[in-house]
Amino acid sequence: MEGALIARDKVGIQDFVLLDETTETAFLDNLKKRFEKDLIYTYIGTLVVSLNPYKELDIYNPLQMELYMGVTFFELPPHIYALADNAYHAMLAELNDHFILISGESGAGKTEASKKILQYYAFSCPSTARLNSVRDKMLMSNPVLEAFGNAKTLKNDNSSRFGKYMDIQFNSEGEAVGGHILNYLLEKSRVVHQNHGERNFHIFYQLVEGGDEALLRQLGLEKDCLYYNYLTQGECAIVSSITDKTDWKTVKNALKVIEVNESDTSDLFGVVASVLHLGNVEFDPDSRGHASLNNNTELRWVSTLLGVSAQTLQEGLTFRKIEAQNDQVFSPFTIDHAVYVRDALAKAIYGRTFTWLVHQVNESLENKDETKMAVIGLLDIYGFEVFYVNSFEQFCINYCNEKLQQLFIQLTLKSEQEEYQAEDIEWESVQFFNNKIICDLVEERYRGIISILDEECLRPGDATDLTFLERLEEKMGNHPHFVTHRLADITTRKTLERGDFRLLHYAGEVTYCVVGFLDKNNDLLYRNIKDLMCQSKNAIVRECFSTMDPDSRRRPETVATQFKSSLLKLTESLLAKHAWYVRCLKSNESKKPGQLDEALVRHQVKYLGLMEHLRVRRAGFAYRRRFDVFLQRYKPLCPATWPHWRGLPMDGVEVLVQHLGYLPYEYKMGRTKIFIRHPRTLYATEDAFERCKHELATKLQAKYRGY
Ligand code: AD9
Ligand code: MG
Repeated sequence: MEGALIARDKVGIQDFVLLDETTETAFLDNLKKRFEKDLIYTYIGTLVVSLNPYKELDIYNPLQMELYMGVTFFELPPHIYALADNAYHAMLAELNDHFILISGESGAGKTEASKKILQYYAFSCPSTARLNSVRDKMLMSNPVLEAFGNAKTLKNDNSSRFGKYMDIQFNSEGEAVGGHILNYLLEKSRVVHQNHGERNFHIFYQLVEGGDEALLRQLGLEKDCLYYNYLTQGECAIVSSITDKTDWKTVKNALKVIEVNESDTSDLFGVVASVLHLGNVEFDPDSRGHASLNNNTELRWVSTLLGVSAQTLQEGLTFRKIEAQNDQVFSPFTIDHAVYVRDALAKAIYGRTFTWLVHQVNESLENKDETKMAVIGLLDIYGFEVFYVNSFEQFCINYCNEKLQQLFIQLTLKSEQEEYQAEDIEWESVQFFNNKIICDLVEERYRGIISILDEECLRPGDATDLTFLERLEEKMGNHPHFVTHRLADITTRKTLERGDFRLLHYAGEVTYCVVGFLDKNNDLLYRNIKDLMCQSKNAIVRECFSTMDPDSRRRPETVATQFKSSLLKLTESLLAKHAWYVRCLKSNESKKPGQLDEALVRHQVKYLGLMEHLRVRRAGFAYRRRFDVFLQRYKPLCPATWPHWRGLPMDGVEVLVQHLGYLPYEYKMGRTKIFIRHPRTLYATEDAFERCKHELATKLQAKYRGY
């Protein structure tokens, strides 16, 4: 163990804590050296830094998994399995909840990392024949949710377009007995619009490419993606790196494993197909310029698949019925308005079906025998992203990443240093950029961007995206992280259009175009369309629309506010758990195998706060335990403390560590806790404890045999 720990050869250093100097250059050199040898993982203490290799590495096979089972962090080369295994054993030993925070920008490898961790647990945790099915369901929930919630973007061919937090529930035997998924804000706008070079959600292409003839006939679909308006805007329906046909088979099989029955499966594909047909419903102007339908075939397919009246659907798409006292007024739509209503319906059906699917997965993963002891949570959310044009979706995604960075800061840099102070441990403060200022800018009550957006959404009359921008300019004033055309200085103004605002995020600056902010935040669907969907003969659609609007009189919360509340709840629940970190880095922008763009990696190392984390780790203490907890566990190791220590726990700990031969440099006594500088000290103590336990047990057995 000691040997591996100080290994310092051609492959660089396995733990940045052991670097000779803590400069960015030394950090990058080490990363580079390792990356050249396909060593993509490096530790900072117990944090795993992962650098996306963009190629398959032979380090995820069962042999490797077996190797990492039950070993401490530094015995083997760094691996994400080591982190998974240590989190698991810590959970079992401490009987408390843990979570693994996987972060990094879009395409850095978060989803892959979370899948590897899940596979590791599926392989390494003990299981019974009955629990094997829980394991399979957990694994198989992935292809289903990815098919419906991931898509090709310019950053990543399999980009997560929803946030996912999954609890894996364990019993006291360490068996995985169930799971639960929370999903966050799906990027619904993708259903009706994709930028150039991007695709819609995978499932659409999988169905069209992979579905057999009989199924496609039943759904009225052509076997040609290019036939569908919703699939062709990005002009890249078919991509060589994506295997839609094979993925279709996997998804169909996975749906069975997660117990979606035949009738629901058929309704599910009915929803997917109805969205494709809706996209092909087009409108022509009638003699007065109002929208009228020009293709009744597509509309009929939508009505058949959703099991709703074709005529009522047609009415809902072309005019609005307003109830006025005892009268009804019909207000016909312009073509733009009709397209807007059609798209809103497509987004609503798809978005709600996605949530239904997550419920379905949860039902099948539900722990039925209630022996849950603790959980390990896996957080895999859409990464920070910057495109040529950034809209409401990027605003939400990047805000979410700010929150996760804030959580990381709170849990590591801030609380760690505050604890040293509270415990009177001598400490030289490490400076870091605290992004709380940006979180506040976005989310503060009454004053943040979300509040101002909500105000504009609720303001009757002439509120538009541009008036929203004006309000922002009025209220944000000279905020150091907010820039608009009006407020920008002469050098930055050139690149800012009139309808843009720019945020200086922790990970870089992003220019947002305000067009669509109000609509997307309101996410309204006309009442008559909703009512129609409640009558749908498609059970999924009926359920989604009738159960999700319990109180239709109240105005629903806006999208951004709902998102903000769900992130707040998530943060609260995570703060109550023990955290483990995987920081994913993107090696290059063009997804090239084995290539490392130094400037790109350096930028990520900077904004992720890895250098600061390293400095705190190096100067600080890897482990800390309350005196009483430490004493209780290790007291058998010292005759003076075993079986009872009569004095203060702090004094008992001092006697105990003196007996164990801790050197003054290796530990510090705080006010309530002992701080241990390096994990190896604790591991050695833990090893001694295991041996001692074994000896005690043998002695006891011998004693009883003697009777
Ligand atoms: V996003 O925020 O959802 O857009 P992620 O999730 O961070 O993003 P993802 O895990 O999907 O990125 O990884 C992107 C691609 O990088 C994958 O499709 C793989 O082709 C590649 N990748 C990532 N990690 C690994 C790895 N450990 N080994 C090999 C990898 N390839
Ligand atoms: Mg992802």
